[in-house]
Amino acid sequence: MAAQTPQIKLYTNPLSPWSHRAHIALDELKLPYEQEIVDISKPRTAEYLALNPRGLVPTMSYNGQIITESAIITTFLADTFSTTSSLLPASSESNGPLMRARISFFVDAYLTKVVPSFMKSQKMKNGERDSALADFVNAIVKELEPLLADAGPFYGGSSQLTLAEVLTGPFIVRAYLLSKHGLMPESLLSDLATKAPRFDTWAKAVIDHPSVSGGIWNEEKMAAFFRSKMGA
Ligand SMILES: N[C@@H](CCC(=O)N[C@@H](CS)C(=O)NCC(=O)O)C(=O)O
Repeated sequence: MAAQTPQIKLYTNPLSPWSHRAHIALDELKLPYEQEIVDISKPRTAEYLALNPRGLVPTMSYNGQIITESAIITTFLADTFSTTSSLLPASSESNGPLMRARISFFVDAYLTKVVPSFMKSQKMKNGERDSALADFVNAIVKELEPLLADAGPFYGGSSQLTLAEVLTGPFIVRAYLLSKHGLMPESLLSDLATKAPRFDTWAKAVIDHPSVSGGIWNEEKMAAFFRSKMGA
């Protein structure tokens, strides 16, 4: 049975997409939590390294138990509250193992086939950037568009966020932000709408969702961060 009103503290940073995953899950589950911002521009303190020897954010303290790694934190939360949320079916549900496998594949496809070309595009200029962006769009068309055939609007026909959106949402919202703020060509968004219409509709539903675009997400600060990172 899900624990009642757990004591949760999230060590986080507002610029981190990995931390954003944990915020989306906590907000979606409507769990109250305390947060502590970790300054990742400086070496981590000994106190923080004692909690998370890797020194990365996020780290979650859940009733005093330390859990690290964003996918592990969010899956733990989804499993703990599986009876009261739609994030992830329990393995014991009749379609649970299959749906969990499908969601894992979707997230794997996004992270391993799509994200690399987008990261590359942020470091490139002109023709090289256009080529990386073309790879990004092509990977979405090939890998993700077919997996969203029954999105409604979220993964697998769900009307509510699933773990698929929790784990990819931070990257989706950042990808669209760059075009919106002139850091990537506007044609990127029209290309996605034309070549990957299911993905585009799904992505816009993800971006509009309050658990994704509320809370720790600050569009203007994020745009300023990317502007400085990309030297724009
Ligand atoms: N695999 C980790 C990645 C976490 C990660 O790379 N976090 C970055 C912030 S986006 C970080 O803490 N960087 C600090 C550093 O590398 O010193 C997760 O999913 O939690």
